[in-house]
Amino acid sequence: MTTQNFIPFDPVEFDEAEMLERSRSFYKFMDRRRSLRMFSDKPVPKELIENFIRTASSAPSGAHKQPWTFCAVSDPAIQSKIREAAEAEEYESYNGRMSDEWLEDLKQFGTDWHKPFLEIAPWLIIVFKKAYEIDEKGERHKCYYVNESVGLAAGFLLTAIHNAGLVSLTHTPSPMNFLQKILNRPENERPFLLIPVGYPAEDAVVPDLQRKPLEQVAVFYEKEKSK
Ligand code: IYR
Repeated sequence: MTTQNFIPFDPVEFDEAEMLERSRSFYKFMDRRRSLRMFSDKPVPKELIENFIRTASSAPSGAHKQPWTFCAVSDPAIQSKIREAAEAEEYESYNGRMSDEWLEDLKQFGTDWHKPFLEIAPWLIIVFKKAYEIDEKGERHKCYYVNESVGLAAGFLLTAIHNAGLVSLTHTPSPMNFLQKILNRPENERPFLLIPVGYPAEDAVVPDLQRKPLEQVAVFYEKEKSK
């Protein structure tokens, strides 16, 4: 391994008791995150959105290409266009494009083709993935593990939003190429997720979901403990 251009790593360090406490309390905090569909129209300062995007963009990515663009929209005219286009697609999806099994699986969420939150939420963050990069000379460069990279960045984004005490929804109107057109994005950028961000509505409710216990999601292959 060659390390010519490396710099010293600046580790975050805690003693073991502190690690345990932090891991417990962070789990408890993250376990309170819920996807919300009922937003307040209360404004959210732009600086918060900027910090969320900075955090998202600190995610690891294939060959550090950071193959993402985050479009943050608070312009009501653009939000209306997005709502109109999303509802047109969702109407088709709920009325024929989605399978019966899919519609059955969604019943507990009470969703339908109406998407008022796209106009009510003070911000929409549209995450685009870059299939490839185009440099200043117009030349194409490859990106790697794009879905994995952008998925990780989106996870960082949701965590940053929750950390600030705001709520979000991972919304995927399908198909969502209309976002590329409305937001005037270049050909190499493909919509990945549409994330409304804001305060919850005062009377907001969420479905009563249960999360799988550790035993159902983790398998350990441990070294035997010596006696
Ligand atoms: N995109 C639709 C349907 C939908 C699909 C899944 I998978 C969900 O978890 C929730 C909704 C909609 O947003 O209503």
